[in-house]
Amino acid sequence: MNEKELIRLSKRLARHLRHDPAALGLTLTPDGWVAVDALLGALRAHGFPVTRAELDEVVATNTKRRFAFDETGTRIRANQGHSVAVDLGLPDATPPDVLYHGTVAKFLDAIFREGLRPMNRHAVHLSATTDTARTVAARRGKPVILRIDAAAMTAAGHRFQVSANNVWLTTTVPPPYLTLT
Ligand code: HQG
Repeated sequence: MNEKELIRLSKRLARHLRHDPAALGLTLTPDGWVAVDALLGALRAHGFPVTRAELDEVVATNTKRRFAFDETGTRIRANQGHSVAVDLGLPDATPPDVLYHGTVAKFLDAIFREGLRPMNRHAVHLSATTDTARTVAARRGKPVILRIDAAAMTAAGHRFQVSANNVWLTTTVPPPYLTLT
């Protein structure tokens, strides 16, 4: 597939594996998996035929490693970013002392008032590098990068998980742990 086709399939997979499996008549397991055969069959039935080789290519080449097969290769899930109810079963992990979140200026008042909240997703998404935070923010406009005192949050009992594609996840980041970079 060319770059454009890969992105198109990645976006379609993200939509169905994170947000709207029902649109394809699919149901995810409680931990977010769907059988590859069922997915390919549903995509075909909805006028978007995809081969197993094409699916393999997207999973392998996706810049953010958004999707993963299980160890048998018969099931697939999104590594993070869900809005449907899933429990990925990720163990708690100790984050680096500092994490970053990329956003835009118009959200800052609300963020410093109520903290970072998951909004439509299950968790707040944080990154270990400012580069990644900048890329995330650039989706919305001119990036504003927030620094999160993850060491202090950990000391205060906040829990973190890290997704298979290295996104740090937590439930909320209260205002005292946030500073502008
Ligand atoms: C903001 C993409 C007002 C928050 C990216 C963000 C990421 C608040 C937006 C992943 C707020 C939520 C997630 C508050 C947070 N008041 N606004 N209290 N708290 N916000 O898309 O982090 O390409 O749900 O700053 O790369 O932007 O899909 O989160 O701007 O990893 O794989 O509310 O999505 O990955 O937006 O992005 P999102 P995000 P994919």
